[in-house]
Amino acid sequence: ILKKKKREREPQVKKTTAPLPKLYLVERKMGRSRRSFLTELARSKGFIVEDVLSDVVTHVVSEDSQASSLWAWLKGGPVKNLPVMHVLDISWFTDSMREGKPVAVETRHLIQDTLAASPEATTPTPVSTVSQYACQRRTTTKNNNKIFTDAFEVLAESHELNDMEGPCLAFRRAASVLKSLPWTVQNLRVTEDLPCLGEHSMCVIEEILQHGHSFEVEKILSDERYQILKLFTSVFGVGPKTAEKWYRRGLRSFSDVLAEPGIRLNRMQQSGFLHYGDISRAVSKAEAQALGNIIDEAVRAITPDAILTLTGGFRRGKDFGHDVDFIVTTPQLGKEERLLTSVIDRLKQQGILLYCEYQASTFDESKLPSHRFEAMDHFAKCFLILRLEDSQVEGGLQTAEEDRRGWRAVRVDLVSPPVDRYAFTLLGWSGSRQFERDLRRFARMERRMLLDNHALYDKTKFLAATTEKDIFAHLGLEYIEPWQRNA
Ligand code: DCT
Ligand code: MG
Repeated sequence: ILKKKKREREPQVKKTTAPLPKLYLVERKMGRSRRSFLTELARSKGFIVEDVLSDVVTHVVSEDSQASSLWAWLKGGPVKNLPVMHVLDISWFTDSMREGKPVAVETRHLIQDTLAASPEATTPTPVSTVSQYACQRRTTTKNNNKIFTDAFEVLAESHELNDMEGPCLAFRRAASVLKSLPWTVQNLRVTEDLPCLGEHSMCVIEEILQHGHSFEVEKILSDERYQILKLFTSVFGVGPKTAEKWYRRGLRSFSDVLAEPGIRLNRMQQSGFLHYGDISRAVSKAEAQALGNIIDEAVRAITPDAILTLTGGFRRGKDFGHDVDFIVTTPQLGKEERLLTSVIDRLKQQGILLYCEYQASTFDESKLPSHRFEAMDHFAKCFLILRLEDSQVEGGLQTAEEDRRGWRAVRVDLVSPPVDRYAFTLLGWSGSRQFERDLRRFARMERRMLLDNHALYDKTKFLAATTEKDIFAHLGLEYIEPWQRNA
C-alpha cells in the first residue's frame, strides 16, 4: 500500500515549451527485460522513448561502461546525427526518473568517445575497469595476490570475532578485489584506482610491500584470544557467540570445554567434537565425486528422474572444500517435498549416516525476498556427516599416514527447492559468499530489485528463471561462469 501511494505522489514530467528529449535505450549490456522495464517506466512518467535508433533520437542511454565498444557499435549503425546526440550513462536516466523530468546533462553523465579522444584511451588499463561489485568481476581460483588477501582474511576474521561487521566486510571486499586481478600488486600506486580499498587496507598493502608481512596481522595471529576463538569456531556447530562464551568462562582448549561441568553441548557440537579430526581436514575433489555417486544412487532409488547437482566450492572448480554441497529436486513440482527425508532414511539404512540435522521447508512463495542479507533460505535442507569408505574413492581417501580405519567422516549439505526455483538456488549455493553478497547488493543498489536464493523481484513482480543465465540477464549483468565466481 505504501509503495502505491509513493508512486502516485511521484511528479510527472512538467509541461514546458522546450521540446522533449527523445530517448533511446541501448539493449547491449542492459538486456531485453530490463530495457523494456525501463522503457515502460520512462513512458509512464511522460518521457518519449524511441524503439529504434534513428536520427530523431536526442539522448542515447546505455549501461555499457566500456565506452570504446559502445562507440564502435554506435558508429557502425546507420545514424548520421551522432555528433549532436547526447550519449549518456544510466545515471542520467535514473536521475531524470527520480526528478520526473529530464535533468540537465552534466559531464559525469557522458559516455565519452574514447576512440576519438586519444589513441591511448582506446585500451583502458585493467585497473580502471575493475568493478566494485564481485558479480561484475571474473575471479578464478588462481589468486595472484595471496600474500595480501591472506592478511585481509585474518583482519576480516578478527573483526568478525569481535562482532564488528563493518570493518569485517570492508576487508572481505578488499580481499575480493585483489583476488580478481590477473596480476600481482607490486606497488602502492596501482592500488589507488582500485575500488573497495580503504586507507586501512592500503596501509596493510604498504607494510607487506615493504617488509614482506604486516605487523598488525602478525600481532593478531599471535593473540591468544584470536587463536582460541579460531580453535573453538573450527568445531562444527560452534559459532562466534558460543566461542566467546566459552572463552569468557576461562576455557582455553577442547579438553577444558569437554571437562567443564556446566557446559551442555548440543547434538551438532557433540558430533563436531566426535568427528573433529576428520571434518576439520579438507575434502578432496575425488572424495566429493565419490559422495556424488553415493547421493546419486540414493536419490535415483527413490525418484529415477531426480535432478542432482554438485554446487558450492566444488562447482566453482576448487580442488578442496570444507564440505560438499548438493541440490536435489524433481522435474514434477511438489514431488521434491518428500525427497530429502527419503534420501536420509536410505543413507541411515546403509549405515553411513553419522549425523543428520533436517530442516523442513518453510518456503512461502507469496513472500517477497527479504531486504536483509539472509544467510539461509527456506527450502528443505539437511546438514549431514557421512561415512565415506576408502574403497569408494578413486585414488583413495585423504587420510593421515597412521590412520588405518579405511574410512573418514565428511560434511555434506543437501538442499531441495521446488524445480521452478532451481536456478535461484543453484546461483545462491554456488557462491562464493562474497559473490552472493555482491549479487544481492548489485540487484538492490543498481537495479532496485530484490534477489535471494528463492527469487528475483522487480518491485513486486517475480521474474521467472530456468537457468542462471536468465537471472544474470534479468539483472542486466554479463554472465559469469561458476569457475569465475571465486570472489
Ligand atoms: N552461502 C552464502 N552465504 C552464507 C553461507 C553460504 O551465500 N552465509 C552460499 C555460498 C556458498 C554455498 O552457500 C555453500 O556454502 P559453503 O559450503 O560454506 O561454501 P563453499 O564456497 O562451498 O566453501 P567450501 O569449499 O569451504 O565448502
Ligand atoms: Mg561447500
